[in-house]
Amino acid sequence: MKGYFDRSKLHTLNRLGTDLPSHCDMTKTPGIDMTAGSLGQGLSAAVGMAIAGRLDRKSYRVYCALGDGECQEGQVWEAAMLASQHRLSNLIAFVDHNKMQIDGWLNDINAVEPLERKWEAFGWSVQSASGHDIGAIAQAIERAQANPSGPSMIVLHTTKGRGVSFAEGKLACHSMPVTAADVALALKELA
Ligand SMILES: Cc1ncc(C[n+]2csc(CCOP(=O)(O)OP(=O)(O)O)c2C)c(N)n1
Ligand SMILES: [Mg+2]
Repeated sequence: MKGYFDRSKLHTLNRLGTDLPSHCDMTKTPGIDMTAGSLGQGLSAAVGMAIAGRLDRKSYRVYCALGDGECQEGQVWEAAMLASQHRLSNLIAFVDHNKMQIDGWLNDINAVEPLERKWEAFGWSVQSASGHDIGAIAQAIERAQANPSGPSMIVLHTTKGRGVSFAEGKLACHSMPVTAADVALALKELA
């Protein structure tokens, strides 16, 4: 987002009347191309972009990141079906599979397992990797890019808040308020 608005605007994040709401609004915030925040819509937008790329005979690929709690949304699976029907090999998606969503553990709320097999059943080429291993992610992306048969899903197994002592594995860290001291500690621990 560098250069789109003044840094001081960051202090208005999510405040009443702000033009920087936590759910991105393309009519309010410069640099936002798609209004978002309602879970489940991102993959539909990505499928549309991938179909458009094919119709326009463009060589770009579309990358889409989903949450595992987001996979509890029915709209995700509508988009998944359309992507495999159109054999969208220009579409590569990731799920951040941290087994948690905002209200708790996925398994306690609405289980998505077996997640990899669900994506396979919906016609996607599926790989799993540790979401904390950049090398493994890069390899999975290369394999997905070389797959001509249809859309690719890379399920990334992660731990929420990994590497930060006060956040790691804590359900409350979905949108945890942090003090300046917390930020300093987190940066030290992640260094
Ligand atoms: C349609 C819709 N329902 C509910 C919410 C509220 N909500 C925001 S984040 C979230 C949990 C998402 O879980 P996940 O995708 O696993 O993300 P994580 O908490 O792991 O970062 C929920 C339910 C929302 N934004 N949109
Ligand atoms: Mg999650």
